[in-house]
Amino acid sequence: MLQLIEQKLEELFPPASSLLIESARYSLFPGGKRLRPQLVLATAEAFGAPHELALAPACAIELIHTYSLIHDDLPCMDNDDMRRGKPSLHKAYPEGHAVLTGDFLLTFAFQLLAESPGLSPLQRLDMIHKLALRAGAQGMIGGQSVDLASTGKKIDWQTLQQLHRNKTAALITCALEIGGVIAKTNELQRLQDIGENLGLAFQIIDDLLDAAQEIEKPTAVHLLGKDGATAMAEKLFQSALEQIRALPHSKALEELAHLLVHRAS
Ligand code: GRG
Repeated sequence: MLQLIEQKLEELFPPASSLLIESARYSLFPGGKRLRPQLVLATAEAFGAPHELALAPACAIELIHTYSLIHDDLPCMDNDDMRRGKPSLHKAYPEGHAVLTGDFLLTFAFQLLAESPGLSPLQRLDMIHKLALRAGAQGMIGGQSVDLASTGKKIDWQTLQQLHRNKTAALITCALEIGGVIAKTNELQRLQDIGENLGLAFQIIDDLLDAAQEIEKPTAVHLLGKDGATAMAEKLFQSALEQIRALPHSKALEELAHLLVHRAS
């Protein structure tokens, strides 16, 4: 699966074609774990749909994810100097160009969905709609805005979970939903439940792995303690696993869920 995703991304972003493609390549290669695009492929596979149909939509999700990392690293947001083992995009290119590269990836993601080979106009429209909802004000951007606003403030566990549901779990859920649209399944509710549980577990693990936690930012570790957070992630993972096992061809998705929660970085 990973190799297919890398190949498709290479094909979509050929070297030395423009300054924007060059900077997009800087952020996309070498990539991170590619969890979200793998989730799209594994979900399509869970219902017997071929990987080829899922490749362009899988890349669209990775582009949204990468744009969110580029913008999140900017001085006006998290102000992170490093990303994926090298200087953040705004450290390697002028800041304005980093903003535009994020904008480009965001826009290109929707183009990819609109043009996805082998899928019907209705499936394309459905994927576009789902991604717009999950990446927008009711999803990832909404979560990021609550996150920004709650820096330095005390929030309770319920509020933090709602924030994580939007900031992190929404895009992960969308990866499963889009896999479901490709496979034309009517099990969307089950996929949403799996996505939410996995997404929440993923964020808790991220909080646990993040050694240099910003003290003013609320996290699962601050609110539940290390052991409490670990137990909560495991509980969410088990709930997801139970639902995944109810799918027709669950193996790839099971393995991915395991990787997502029991990861070292
Ligand atoms: C700025 C529009 C905008 C949104 C920001 C996703 C996000 C919302 C910000 C990224 C920062 C962050 C820590 C988000 C939580 C989700 C998360 C842990 C992202 C990192 O995902 P990985 O570990 O990254 O899958 P790789 O590099 O492996 O792809």
